[in-house]
Amino acid sequence: MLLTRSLSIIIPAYNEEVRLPDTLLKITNYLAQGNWLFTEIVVVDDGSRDRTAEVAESYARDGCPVRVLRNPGNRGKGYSVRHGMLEAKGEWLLLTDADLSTPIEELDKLWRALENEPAEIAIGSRAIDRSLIGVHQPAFREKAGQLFNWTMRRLLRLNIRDTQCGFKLFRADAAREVFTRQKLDRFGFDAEVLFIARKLGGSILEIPVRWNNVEGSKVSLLSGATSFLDLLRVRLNDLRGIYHTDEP
Ligand SMILES: Nc1nc2c(ncn2[C@@H]2O[C@H](COP(=O)(O)OP(=O)(O)O)[C@@H](O)[C@H]2O)c(=O)[nH]1
Ligand SMILES: [Mg+2]
Repeated sequence: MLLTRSLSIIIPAYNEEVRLPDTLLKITNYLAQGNWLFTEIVVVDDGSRDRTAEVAESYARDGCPVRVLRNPGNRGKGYSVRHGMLEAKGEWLLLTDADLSTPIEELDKLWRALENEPAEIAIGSRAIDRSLIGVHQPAFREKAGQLFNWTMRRLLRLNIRDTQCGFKLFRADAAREVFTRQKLDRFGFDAEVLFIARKLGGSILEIPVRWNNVEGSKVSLLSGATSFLDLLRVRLNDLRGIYHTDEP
């Protein structure tokens, strides 16, 4: 099917000089199929201590449609994604992790789902069809992820099976609505933006996607643990009326 719309791919990147080149090559090859009228890859450098920004800029000089945004320091994945989402120009906005754990081709599934259903957001899910997981995370990370999801469902009453897969597609207007209200800067932001989207009456499609763990995770044990506190923050913010649904 010939696509005629514009696409922004947002990549939050913290110390990703090693994993980014392969990712940018794969995305550029995918985009070369020419299905989109306008495309941009927005790399958000999150105060990396390595040459992440320079690596991304060298691809831009070589003709790859890359735009590099720099955070004022290491502010977190949530901050980075919000920064990229609010600066992106496309009508469709894809969030992907820098390691392409979900292959970029899976975007076709998300895009088709949103074209065919009156929904605003399509999120990749590892929980619906586990046979699509090639390389698993270490067992303790998988267990921690399941516990996070269990806690999320109880605290936020959000009926979603995997909020943490780093592969999500938004219609631009929905992205603006949720990311202007987002408060969390670290790893709990995924659950927060989906919570806000539902609160605003948005519809979220969960799409089973292929997924492979890639070496070089940037998530520490401590930051994983504090994500649980983030869930509590979302609940408290909501009780305090912080996610008001009229004006952001
Ligand atoms: N850990 C971490 N990742 C960040 C940060 N800011 C942006 N990121 C990006 O968020 C994504 C997290 O992916 P990854 O480390 O592969 O997580 P994992 O696969 O869940 O272990 C990557 O694209 C990171 O570069 C940050 O402050 N810390
Ligand atoms: Mg990863």
